[in-house]
Amino acid sequence: MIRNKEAASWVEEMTALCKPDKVVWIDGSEQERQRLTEEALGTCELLPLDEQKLPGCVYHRTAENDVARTEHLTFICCRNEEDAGPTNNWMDPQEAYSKVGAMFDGSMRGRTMYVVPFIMGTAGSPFRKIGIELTDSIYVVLNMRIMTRMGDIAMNDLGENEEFTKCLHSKGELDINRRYILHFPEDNTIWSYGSGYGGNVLLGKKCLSLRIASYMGLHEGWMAEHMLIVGIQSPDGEITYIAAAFPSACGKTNLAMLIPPDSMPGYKVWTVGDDIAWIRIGPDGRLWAVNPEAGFFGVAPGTSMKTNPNAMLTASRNSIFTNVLLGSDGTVWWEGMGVEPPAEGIDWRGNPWTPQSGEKGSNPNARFTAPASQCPVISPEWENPQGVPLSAILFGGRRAKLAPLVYESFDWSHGTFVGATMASETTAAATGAVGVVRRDPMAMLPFCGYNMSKYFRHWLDMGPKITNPPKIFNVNWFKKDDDGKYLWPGYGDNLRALDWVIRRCKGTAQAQETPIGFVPTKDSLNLDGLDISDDAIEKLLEIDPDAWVEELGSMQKFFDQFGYDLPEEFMEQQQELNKRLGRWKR
Ligand code: OXD
Ligand code: MN
Repeated sequence: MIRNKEAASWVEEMTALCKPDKVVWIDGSEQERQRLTEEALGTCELLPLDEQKLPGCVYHRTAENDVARTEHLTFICCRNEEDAGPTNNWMDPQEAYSKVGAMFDGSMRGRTMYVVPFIMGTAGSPFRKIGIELTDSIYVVLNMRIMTRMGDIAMNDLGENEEFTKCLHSKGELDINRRYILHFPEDNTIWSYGSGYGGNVLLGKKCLSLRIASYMGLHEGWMAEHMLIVGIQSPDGEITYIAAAFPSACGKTNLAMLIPPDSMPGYKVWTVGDDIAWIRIGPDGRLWAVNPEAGFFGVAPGTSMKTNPNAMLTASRNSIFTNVLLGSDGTVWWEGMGVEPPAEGIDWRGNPWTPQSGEKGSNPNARFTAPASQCPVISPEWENPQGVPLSAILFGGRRAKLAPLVYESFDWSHGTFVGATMASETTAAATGAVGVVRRDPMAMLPFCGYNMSKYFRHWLDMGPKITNPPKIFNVNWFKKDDDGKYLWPGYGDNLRALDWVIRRCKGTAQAQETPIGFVPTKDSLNLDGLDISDDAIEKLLEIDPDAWVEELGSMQKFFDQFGYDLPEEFMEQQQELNKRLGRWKR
């Protein structure tokens, strides 16, 4: 018996549209997981892995044309085009419903429609949101089982008259010319057609928890951000919580699970989340952050026992591997895994592969889906319905030049400007050219569900309401020397920058005031036990005023598209930065 009448009638209506042979309500039980896994193994939607080496794990390969988020096929469908803004694709809602409705019509004939109720956040939390995803993919159901709290727990949590996000997904024909990821923020609805790639089809993740939730946050006074959340325990036992926004595939998962270097004894890192933060002002005037997800959908290539042992251990059981190399011995392998590849296997395209074949075994955006509860350093607070209090927010991206290792903004408004002017080299997480610098404000460019100028306004307006705001910093692990070599070792040593951040929050670390913000003095960073030259540190902390003046031009170009909607404060920030650069000693 379904208590929520709207849910019952919507499922009926969508069933009539999609015309599945069968409708199955998902309860979230272990027996159900086993049954669905068996069924998907039977049809080869999933492939088995060695049960001894990878207990509870399965393998999946997506269509070759369907391995990353397709931003050009992702739309915000609100009534007025201006409300989507210049950085989103827009489609009129009526047109979208009718065009893609025609694709959904009969799309599940011969298939089963699974009804997946799910919670983003924890059951009973005042801050959680509930969605129901209808899908014709067992792969989606099993991924949603890891990434969200789903099944009966969600249905029981959904109030009789409560709103929920209506999420409809069909694989369709997996034809890139018939693929649409549509968001209807005004109707709390998501439609995804023609894809099987996680970011396009696990609708609780990017679609609900960022695009729809950012719109909800605007109207309800909170923020949905593309941020990891981490707790750093200092040698004195105190834990400082930090949220950090980096674009896709720039190391959020690695930072969230960092292992301190041996030369920093007494530090410990606690993972709260690796991708999404829902942030609210608490009664104490601080910002409190919740990770709405229950699992990690991490990039596999480059993940190893050296770069991220905690991720490797998290994904060692009960996980789903997508588009990695399938070894003939029933194991998985990917480039940068740090171990010898199997002698033979099947690559992500489904072709026979050997280490000699000269092809990549895994797709650069191959993924693991793993339960967060299995992370060896999961924070005891990770399911706290109130979240954790933030002392600092970090922005960052991949910049071979320009941005120093770390710097602190002057205040909330300046920090918002620093976030809004973020730029990063593109990665394989979205289709398109890789390695091109693109501006990506707050790492939200592909995920803001409404006009970004209003999003900037929302950030600025939050400032005065936060009586005890976190400090805002920018970090860049990816600065290179003139020979194109990374100047900073990264990974565990990134803790040295976080340590400076924490000491800045406590008022105990030195800094030099520069035109862009406060930059560490050379001896304020803890570099004990790190083999790095003075010259490299100098380059990492260097501010090149001419390069920043050039950067101002590029910021301006990006901001121009918002016209008069751009907050005035940003014009002032640009002018002030320009003036400070002019005065800066050379
Ligand atoms: C992700 C992404 O999958 O940002 O987290 O693409
Ligand atoms: Mn992400």
